[in-house]
Parts: sequence; C-alpha cells; structure tokens
Amino acid sequence: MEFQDLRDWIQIADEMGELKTLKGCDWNLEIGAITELVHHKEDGPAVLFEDIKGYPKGYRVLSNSLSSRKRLALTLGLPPGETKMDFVKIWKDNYKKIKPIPPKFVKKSPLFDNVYKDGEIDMFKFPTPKWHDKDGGRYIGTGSVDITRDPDEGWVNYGTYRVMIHDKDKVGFYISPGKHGRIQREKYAASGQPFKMAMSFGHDPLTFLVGSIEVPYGVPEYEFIGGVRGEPFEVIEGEYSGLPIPANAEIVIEGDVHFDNPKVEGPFGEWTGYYGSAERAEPWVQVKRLYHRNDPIILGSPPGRPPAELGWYRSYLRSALIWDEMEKAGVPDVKGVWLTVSGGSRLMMCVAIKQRYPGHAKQAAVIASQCHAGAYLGRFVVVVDDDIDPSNTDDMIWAMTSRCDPAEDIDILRRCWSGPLDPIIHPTKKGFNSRAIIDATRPYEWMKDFPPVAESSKEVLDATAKKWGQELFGSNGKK
Ligand SMILES: Cc1cc2nc3c(=O)[nH]c(=O)nc-3n(C[C@H](O)[C@H](O)[C@H](O)COP(=O)(O)O)c2cc1C
Ligand SMILES: [Mn+2]
Repeated sequence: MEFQDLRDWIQIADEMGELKTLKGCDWNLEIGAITELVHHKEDGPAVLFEDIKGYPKGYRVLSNSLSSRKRLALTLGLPPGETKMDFVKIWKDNYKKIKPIPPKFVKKSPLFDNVYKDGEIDMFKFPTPKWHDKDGGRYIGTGSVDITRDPDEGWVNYGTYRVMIHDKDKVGFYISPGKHGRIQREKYAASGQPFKMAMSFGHDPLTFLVGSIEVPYGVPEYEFIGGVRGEPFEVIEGEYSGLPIPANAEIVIEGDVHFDNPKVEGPFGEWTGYYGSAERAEPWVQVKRLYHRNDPIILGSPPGRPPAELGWYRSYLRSALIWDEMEKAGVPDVKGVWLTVSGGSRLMMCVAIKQRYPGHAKQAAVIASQCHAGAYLGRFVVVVDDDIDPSNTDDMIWAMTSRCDPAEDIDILRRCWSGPLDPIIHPTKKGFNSRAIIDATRPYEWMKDFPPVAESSKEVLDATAKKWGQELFGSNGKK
C-alpha cells in the first residue's frame, strides 16, 4: 500500500493531479457548497481546505476524497481498469481474496501530540463545516468512524455514522436500525452497563471506506482494513475506553454514551437527497478525552442530493457485492451489475445477463433486489441483455424503452426492507417499501426474431474508434 496515513494519501493524490487546494474558505456553508459543486461531477477532484476562516492556519478539511475511480483504486491498492465495469470486476475478484488480519497494537501515535481531558475539551476548536443550509448543526463526523465494542460478544465495530456537535464537550450521533453499532448500542441500553465509545474524525480514506460498507457482522472493520492492506492495521488502546483506535488518525474522542435526557439530533442532509429522517431525540456522548495531531485534518463526506461522493465510490463497491451474491445464489451468466449514482447507489440497479433459459431474467432481478447487499432501501431493478453496459444510463434507458412492455414486463414486490430515510414513505408508515422489477431483456421466447440493432458491428466501431478517435475526441472514446 502506498500510504500509511491521510497525509501520505493527500500527497499522492496531489501528485496524480487529483487534488485541489483552496485557501480562505468559510466553514459556514461555503466548504459544503464547494463540496457539492465537485461531488456532483463524475471524477471531480478531492479538495483540501486550508486557512479556513477564523481558525489556525494548519487546521484543515479534506472532502470528496473517494469520488474518482483513480482515487478509489489508489485507496484500495488496485488498478483502476479502463471502464466502470472493469473496476467493478477488479473489486469483485479482489474482495473474495480478502482475509481479515488482526491489528497491531502500538504505543506511539501522533495523536498524543495534543491530549485534552475533562474540563479542557472544546469540540469547537476545529473548523467543522456546517455542510448544508438546513442542517441542525455542525457535523464533525461524516467521513468518520464510530468505534464500539459488543458488550456480549467482545468484538469491535467501526461504523460511519454521522456525528453532530451539541456543545463544547458533547456530541450526538445517529445510527439506523439494523446497523452493527445500533445493535450494540441497544444491548447497552437494555442491560444498563456503562457504554464507552470512541470516534475518529480524520484518518486515511481506506478507514472511512471500510467503515461505510457492509463488512459482515462480527468482523471488526480494522481486521478487514488489514486484509485490504495485506498487513496488520496499527491501533492504539484508548486511555479512557480501552477501545482500539487508528494510530494514524488525525482527531479522536472517547467518552460515555448517555441514554438519559436524549438530545435532538438532525436534521441532516441524507444520501437520498432529502432530510428524510428529520430530527429525533437520540443518545449522546459526554466527551472525556480529545486527542489530535498537530495541524489536524477533518475528513469530510457530506451526503446530500445525488450524485455525491458516497454514491460514486459505493456504486463500484456495492455493485460488485451484489454480483458476487447473485453468483453465490446460483444465478448463471451475470455479465455486469451497476447501481446508478443518481439513485444514491441503492435506489436503482441494473443487471446485465446472457439469457440462458425462460425465467432467467426474473430470477436474476428478484435475487438482485433481495440479496443482502441489494435489499436495503432499493426501488427499481432493471435486467438487461449482455449487449447493454449497465453502468451506461443511456444504454439502460434505451433497453427499458425498447425491450420492456410495461404491462407484461414490470412486477411489484411489496413490504420490502426500507427505513426511516425513505423520502416517499409517509412518516407513519416508514419501514417497508415496494420494488419495481423491470425486465428490459429481449423476450426469451422470440429473442432470435427480435428486430436487429441499427448500428455498425462492435469490430467496425472499435477499429474506427482506434483509427479516428484521437482526432475526433482526443481519446480512444473509452471512459
Ligand atoms: C458519508 C456517510 C454517512 C453515513 N451516515 C450514516 C448515519 O448517520 N447513520 C447510519 O446508520 N449509517 C450511515 N451511513 C451508512 C453506514 O456507514 C453503512 O451502512 C455501514 O455499512 C455501517 O456499518 P456497519 O455495517 O458496521 O453497521 C453513512 C455512510 C456514509 C458513506
Ligand atoms: Mn460492521
């Protein structure tokens, strides 16, 4: 792996031409708006904010770290491939080989350069952005990980769950039902035993990435990070909580979770593009220790109206997981899977298959819509033939509009897995939603007689692009 911490990563991204540095921006909405401008664009740059208004010169924020394929490949230590589907395949093959590796406990960390205890803690000492106009507060935790230990089973989870500053020594957090941190939190709430928690607000982007994808229950994310890196991930033991904390982190807190007098958390702009879960009273953390490196960097990744960073990188990763789960469920000849970034990498999925038998397309669609990686808060599943690139929205819509007769080819699944964030579900009915299964393949029974496609053969197009592409487009035409 080319980087050991966020600072190495920033330097490499800069050398790759993948980073912009801006000076003099305002934490109040300006950093958020700039992040929106860059994350709405495919392969937009990462942005490092320096000299933030009202804060010491070295205190920085990095946003949009993972939204380009090149930076995602850097972060995972993999080649970027030539196309989106290439990289989905590269990650799918790599994912199968990852074996969790136990962490290495170390004593030294630059986090110990600045340590604050009870009475000295001020969470407002960092240039935490107010990301969007209607947010209920300043969210220091967006590209962050919340660190919790299962009180019965003993294993530790790192989950990316948003964190809002309530007060100079109090923060709030939100975890959706079913997430690992939420299951653990509910065990503490039920037993009444003390619940200590740690949170890291800046670290290398691989830590964030792993904290925000579906690592299996019971597997500590730091062991999965070790597996991706091919070497143990270094952690320190938190002085207050005893929890394993990334040694390479920039800003970390430890504290006690309070269930009494819950505090209003939210609203916060969410990945669906709305304030769907509104604001609720939630448990909060009394901060007992604050550690930070000199000149600390917050890693920011605000969700919001798609396309956004969390859609770009998770479309690659989650599409590969769905593909893998479909194969494990015995669906043959899957040729590609893509979650559209405009659906927040969940709400719309396209699956390409080579049709082998009657019913193959429906089988593929139903399994894709209900397998673990695809089931939560989905909406539309489109199945296409293998001449369609599922990551190309124009291709997918052409297939839908030309190979799908709605009355025949659309089915609805009801009472599927949704959640509080689903904007179209009325607040009193949240929890379930429905799925549209759209068969946009050529009808199996008369596939051979289906009208031929009006275009030159692939060989002719490829040869022509090779000959003239540079002159016409300044590239070979591939993305
Ligand atoms: C930027 C970002 C913010 C997120 N915020 C939350 C959140 O506030 N609450 C939540 O439950 N999940 C949130 N998620 C999704 C979780 O990180 C994701 O479901 C992850 O798999 C949870 O970890 P777990 O599988 O260990 O529970 C967020 C993801 C990203 C990328
Ligand atoms: Mn987990």
